[in-house]
Amino acid sequence: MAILIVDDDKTIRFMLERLLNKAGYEDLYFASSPKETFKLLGIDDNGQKENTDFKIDSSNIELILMDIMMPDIDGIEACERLKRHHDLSNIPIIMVTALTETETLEKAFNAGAIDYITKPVRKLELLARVDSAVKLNRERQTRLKRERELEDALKSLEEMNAKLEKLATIDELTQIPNRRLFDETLNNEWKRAKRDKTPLSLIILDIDYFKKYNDTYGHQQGDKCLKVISSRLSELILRPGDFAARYGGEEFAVILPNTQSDDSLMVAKRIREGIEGLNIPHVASRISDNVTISLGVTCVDFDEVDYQKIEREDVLNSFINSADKALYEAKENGRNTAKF
Ligand code: GH3
Ligand code: MG
Ligand code: MG
Ligand code: MG
Repeated sequence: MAILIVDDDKTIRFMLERLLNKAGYEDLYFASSPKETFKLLGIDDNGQKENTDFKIDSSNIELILMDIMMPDIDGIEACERLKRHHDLSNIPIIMVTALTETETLEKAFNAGAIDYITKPVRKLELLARVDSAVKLNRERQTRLKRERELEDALKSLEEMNAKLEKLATIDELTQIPNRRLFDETLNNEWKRAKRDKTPLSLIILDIDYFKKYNDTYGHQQGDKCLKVISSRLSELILRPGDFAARYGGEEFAVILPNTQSDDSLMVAKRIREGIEGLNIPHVASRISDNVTISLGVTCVDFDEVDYQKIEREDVLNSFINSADKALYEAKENGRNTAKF
């Protein structure tokens, strides 16, 4: 880390160099005017960043000693301009000056100087003020660095959490919501429907003769089939708020908030036809040349049934059971169909 000395008086620059070197400050830069200082730091006369190749790395400067009386631009004005610049505003500036009237000093402090050293410079005062400014600045830098590190760590922790969260709720094979997220979503929708007295529909669907599919095409092809069906299923769920998840091995579930039984049957039909329309060959199926699904549909209308009174926990379970039962009936009724 270096100290930048700005003074139009050569003998003062030399004297400061000698005293600071002796005190162990080896790394010094010099400028004889504010303009030269700006050039050295790579900014123009107005304190804006210039596109020139700057000569020194400003992040390496830990302190500037600034004369006040200089031709062209005085030290106070120079200080002001440096403080205006985003990359330079944090470099502490100490005024070195023979002008010690209150008014001048006030201006210097207002311009952003942290301290002043009176001319003629006394060694004791110089070193005491430089040492304390450098120490403060280093402590500040360390603190900032720690804060940045902490921020970075927090950010990667948040990213990791988001990943974990996703892993915990998204089915790895099909990349659609898993059973856990389904349970959570159904719970929430159930509560909401109950509160708003709106209908809630549920569809459970199951691939027909999937065991035979695996036996015929192999388990890997079976996995592929599950992926294709999942992504088609997600496409077939049109309304915002509708929700599809992988419920079990080759079973899927669809939650339709604010949906009456007639409408949910229509959605079920659309899903059934959409999956059949994928035309995935299934030579071993007893009912079709292609992969088909059976669907069980159920609906509860909180506007008609006073579920508020029934606070028993298994009300939601019997809702799911009735979709399961409907699915069983669809299977019994020849498959590739939806039952309510
Ligand atoms: P049904 O028409 O009555 O539903 O007959 P099914 O053969 O589909 O029914 P069953 O429940 O007997 O078989 C389900 C099959 O699904 C058995 C199982 O190996 C397969 N399966 C479940 N999960 C996966 C999976 O992740 N990948 C693959 N490839 N197969 C799976
Ligand atoms: Mg001067
Ligand atoms: Mg099954
Ligand atoms: Mg099946």
